Amino acid sequence: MEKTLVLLKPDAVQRGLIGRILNRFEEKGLQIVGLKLRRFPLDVIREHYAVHRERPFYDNLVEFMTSGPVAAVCLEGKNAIGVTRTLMGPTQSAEAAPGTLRGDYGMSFSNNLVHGSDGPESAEKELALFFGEDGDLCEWTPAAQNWVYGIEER
Ligand code: IDP
Ligand code: MG
Repeated sequence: MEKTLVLLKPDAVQRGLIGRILNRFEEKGLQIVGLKLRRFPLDVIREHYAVHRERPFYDNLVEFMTSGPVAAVCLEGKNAIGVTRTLMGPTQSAEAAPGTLRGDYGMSFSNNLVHGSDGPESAEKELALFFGEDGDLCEWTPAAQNWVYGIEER
């Protein structure tokens, strides 16, 4: 099983889409093991997007991400990182295919509703940043787990 960090960005929260977006992950079979609604501090957001520090959109991105509450979510599942990115769709929402979160709910490059870790290393780093080094997570076994995965996949 793999864990990934998802952020429901301020546009998703303000537009009342928390429930619908979480529902898509849950329906897919991804398990929620962390859930936190916060106005995250500026330094956390700056650190989270540090790889984009030199990009022209960085300041606007940080301003956007600190403009309101963000829901931090830890999802767990087989290939959770890749599966989550597929459900999200590409960065430019206007070009995202229907059926993806960004394709169904977004029009924007910047205000694209969700963040998802892009690999195992970033997932580990980002989960530590948003849920702490000790991982303020809830380990549990969903009752339907054995119906979501085949015998050899568990
Ligand atoms: P991702 O969220 O799909 O992984 P990244 O390239 O990692 O996309 O960029 C991080 C975030 O920065 C994007 O989700 C988006 O909010 C913002 N962003 C990326 N590229 C642009 C751009 O060209 N214009 C405006 N905002 C951008
Ligand atoms: Mg990214």
